[in-house]
Amino acid sequence: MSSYVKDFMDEIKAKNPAQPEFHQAVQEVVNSLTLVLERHPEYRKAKILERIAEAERVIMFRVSWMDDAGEIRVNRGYRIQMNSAIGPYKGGLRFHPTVNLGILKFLAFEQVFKNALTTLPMGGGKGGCDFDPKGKSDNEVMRLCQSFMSELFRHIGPDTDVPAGDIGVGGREIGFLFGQYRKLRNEVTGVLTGKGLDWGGSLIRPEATGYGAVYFAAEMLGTRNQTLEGKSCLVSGSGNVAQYTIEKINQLGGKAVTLSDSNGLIYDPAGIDAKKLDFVMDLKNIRRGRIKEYADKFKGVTYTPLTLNLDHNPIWNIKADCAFPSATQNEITAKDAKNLVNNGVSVVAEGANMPTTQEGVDVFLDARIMYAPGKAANAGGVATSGLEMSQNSTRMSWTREEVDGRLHQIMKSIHRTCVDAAAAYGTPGNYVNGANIGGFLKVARAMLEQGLV
Ligand code: NDP
Ligand code: 2IT
Repeated sequence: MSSYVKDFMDEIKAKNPAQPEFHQAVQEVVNSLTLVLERHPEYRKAKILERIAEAERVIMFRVSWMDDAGEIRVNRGYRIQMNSAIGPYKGGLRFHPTVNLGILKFLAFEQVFKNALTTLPMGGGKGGCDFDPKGKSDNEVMRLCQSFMSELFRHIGPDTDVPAGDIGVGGREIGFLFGQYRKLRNEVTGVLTGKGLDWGGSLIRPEATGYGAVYFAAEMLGTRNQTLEGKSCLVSGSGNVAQYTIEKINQLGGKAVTLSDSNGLIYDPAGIDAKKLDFVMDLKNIRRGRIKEYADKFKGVTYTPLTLNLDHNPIWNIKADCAFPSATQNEITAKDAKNLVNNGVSVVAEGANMPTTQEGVDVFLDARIMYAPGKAANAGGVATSGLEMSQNSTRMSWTREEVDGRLHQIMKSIHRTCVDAAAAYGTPGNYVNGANIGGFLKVARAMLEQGLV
């Protein structure tokens, strides 16, 4: 089996050169799946792994637009339609200057397994643009979104591919994208999720990723008869996922003490309470400012700029009980993971996608802490997107309580799937194996049953 995995990975690297994040995401899944492939030779024979790692379709396109000074700008847009065996492609759009094909392929690959875990019928996809929203006016963002959708509209649809938000794409961008789609198609459908409440959006979708990550952490703690009550929590990032992670930590009696952005981090030992969180939401979502302002505003808070010459990220070297990485990929290295474990962190629930390097993951697994990978812990966002799709299809809208209740049940179900799959394949308590195997089995069965297409 080890030579099969090595040959498989050699081929992935040869066929997808210069895409280290994609190699990393595939390697992690394959490590878990050796257990499954030994028991199910039919999946090997049908080359399910080889097929699942090859996108069904990749779309790359020019996005040209005019800035406020009248200059023409040219960006590159992408949509990776990874796998539709169990439902329409589903996954977010990322607008960030680092966006490239390899990063979006890693995200689309992860999305396939994540979406399978949600229990809802959604395939996996991801897209985005190497556009930097920082410092751009609303009009510039609108023109970029319109240009992006002027190409994307012909490739998506409510039963084909349903994009949503991710880094740099929130309610404002989904609005501009939806407006352009509606104009071009002359159709009002649930083609995007994360929509405004007055035009087809779902209650709880903005909150869902953060709430879901905390529900998942609470489930893990429950396996050791513990709760979040009184637990101190490190949260990185300060965007959509970080904000609602903190809201739910507060509701469940925990205390969040950090936030960050790409320039630096704040540490507030007194805790980021509801009032301070209101300030953060206004700062990040309306004024689009930097997290440093938090330290200027509140007493007893330290601000640490992130400098590139440090060999670790100081946010993960603060004493705490739980960690919720919620910024971006590879923000926890092996050194950071060791710092977390040595400082007594016993729960890590990933709100971000692949925030921990493979070496960091190994540190968590060796230490046997409660470690939930992103494809399980952050699945609440896409799950609630699935609930938005259901509401759009029936032209109904559910109450806050109904959507939140379903989200909570889905997170419990994902947790149960992970625990059961990890145990069934001989690695109890290993949520990495649990999530990869649980997600894979559903997609693999569907692909086998549907033949070689
Ligand atoms: P936002 O754009 O709302 O916020 C992103 C936050 O992360 C910002 O604070 C940003 O800081 C910081 N950040 C982004 N890139 C970097 C970087 N390279 N280094 C340091 N900090 C960085 O995005 P979301 O909150 O939606 O997404 C956060 C993570 O959660 C991502 O990994 C995303 O894929 C994942 N996720 C999101 C879901 C969703 O529903 N939105 C669902 C599931 C996962 P700055 O302002 O300086 O850029
Ligand atoms: O990574 C993710 O799961 C998301 N960005 C959310 C995708 C979605 O379709 O809601």
